[in-house]
Amino acid sequence: MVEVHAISEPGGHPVNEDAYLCEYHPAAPDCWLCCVADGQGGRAGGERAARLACQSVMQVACRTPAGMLAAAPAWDFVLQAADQAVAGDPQAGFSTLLGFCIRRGRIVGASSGDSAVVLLNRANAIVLTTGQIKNPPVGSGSAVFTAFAADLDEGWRVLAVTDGVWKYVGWDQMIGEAQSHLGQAALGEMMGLARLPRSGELQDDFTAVLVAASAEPIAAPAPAA
Ligand SMILES: [Mn+2]
Repeated sequence: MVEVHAISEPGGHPVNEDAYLCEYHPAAPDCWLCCVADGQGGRAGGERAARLACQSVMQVACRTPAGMLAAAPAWDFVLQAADQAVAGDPQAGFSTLLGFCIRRGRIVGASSGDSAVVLLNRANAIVLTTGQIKNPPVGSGSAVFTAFAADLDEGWRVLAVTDGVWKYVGWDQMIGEAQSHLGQAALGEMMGLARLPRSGELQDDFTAVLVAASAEPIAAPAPAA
């Protein structure tokens, strides 16, 4: 069983230019699909770019067999399609974009920009997106995506965040909160740390998605008829 928690709020302006989607594959309920996008601020269309990018990722990923999404080249294809979709929309600007799936003890995905995916296993925490590049951005039609993949252990958690989280919470504190609090509480702690001390305001849009192995006990097998 997998549980998903998420929090997304605008920071410093009324419109949230971050976007995320997380859902299971329609043909494979054990395959969780997740994407996060951070629309480029300071220019028109950032919010639209991020939203379109996420919608495109889910549309294409849901049409791709779950078995194929277990291989990194599939994510390059899925994210390239999103880059093209955003580039083809005259009102959309630029965005970061990451997408991944979690299935059968493994995470596989790809990214462009400066949003991040962190894998917390029992023994360690690994930032999976360290190799990604920022330019050209998603929405240019020529973004370059960097793949990642890793095995999950029994107590795994995956944290996907925009730069409004890692920049203002800090990597160590962000990882510490994800290790010491469960579910939504971990995200709430992170948001508290990102807020300015006096005004309580966020300095950037803040989006964090936490996917985790559920603490729920495994259901007992149905009694034999
Ligand atoms: Mn941001």
